[in-house]
Amino acid sequence: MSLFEDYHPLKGKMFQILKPEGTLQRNLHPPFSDQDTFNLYQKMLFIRLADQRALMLQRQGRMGTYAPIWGQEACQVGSASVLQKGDWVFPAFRELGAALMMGIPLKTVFLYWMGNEEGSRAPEGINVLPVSIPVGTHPLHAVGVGWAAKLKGDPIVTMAYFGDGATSKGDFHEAMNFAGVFKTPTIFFCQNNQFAISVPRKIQTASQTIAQKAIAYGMDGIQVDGNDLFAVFAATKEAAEKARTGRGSTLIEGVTYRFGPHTTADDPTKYRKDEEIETWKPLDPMVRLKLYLEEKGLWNDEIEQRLTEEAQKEIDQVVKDAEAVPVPEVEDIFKYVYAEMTPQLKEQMEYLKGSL
Ligand SMILES: Cc1ncc(C[n+]2csc(CCOP(=O)(O)OP(=O)(O)O)c2C)c(N)n1
Repeated sequence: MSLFEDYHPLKGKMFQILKPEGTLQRNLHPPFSDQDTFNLYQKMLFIRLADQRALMLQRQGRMGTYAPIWGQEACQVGSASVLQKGDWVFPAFRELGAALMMGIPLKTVFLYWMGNEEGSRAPEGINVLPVSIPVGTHPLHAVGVGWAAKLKGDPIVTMAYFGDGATSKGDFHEAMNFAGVFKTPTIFFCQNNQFAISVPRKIQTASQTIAQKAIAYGMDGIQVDGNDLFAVFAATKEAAEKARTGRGSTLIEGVTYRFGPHTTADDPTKYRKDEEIETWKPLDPMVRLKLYLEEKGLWNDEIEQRLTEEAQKEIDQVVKDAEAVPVPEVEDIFKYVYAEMTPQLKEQMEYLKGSL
């Protein structure tokens, strides 16, 4: 039986390999070697530190705004590490981890949140689309690119990342329907982090799970423990193999939790209690992986300290480099929407320039 049959959404089971205590589910094994586990944990550590730094930079007035990934590292590292050169990623706005895994430089991510347009430019050959602030619009783009690749006979995967909130958008359903009918090589990766800003998952949809929405569109769906790197990787790998061999799309629901605010403009104390956060803390994707590695003698405090220091140094340099890039001109915000600026845009530009 395939993983998708085993964990068919109507069976009501969530796929998990690594338990929160850092031990494996009976009869299940990590989908990669110990060395890979070590390397991916190191990536997650770097991502968490870079995420914390971004938050600090914003609080110091050195970054415009920021959407923290804190808690969602396994979802992004586990899924993006399945992808290969030539595959495409369509991110929402919280995908620091996926972006770095795909080879987007941290400096580029920081420039984006510093309000510099250069932050939307992926290096040549890295197929990661710019951040999509409009919620849920980009799964359609993933399906379109996937369909084009299919017509051309390219065995690639297109991966769209989005949140539970995005599944309420019409665009999501159009994308799922098209992908189901045309069997596009698309992975719909929903990071169900329990909230869409202040709206909790339970009133986002009356469906029991997000994964089960796949059934209506005639594609496979699976709910995975999004805080389990192994399960996320294994499910995404199977979805990617399916996509590359013309067997269509998959909806993966990664069950996770956003530990931080929605963005730096949000105050989560207005809509959730500290006790709720405390119940999720033991489920942290990094805690269980660290326990697992420690148990195998592959990780200890000394390694953690050394790699943390190395990562912090690297991040220090990235901050320096990003801050050395000249701040864009105010006019840049207005110049590129139309060949010629409309009177309204001109008026807005003059207003903004006058108020600086
Ligand atoms: C089309 C659209 N509607 C509303 C918003 C405002 N908005 C920004 S993020 C967000 C919630 C998104 O929640 P979810 O899709 O679950 O992703 P998460 O933020 O949890 O990662 C909303 C409503 C927007 N950016 N775009």
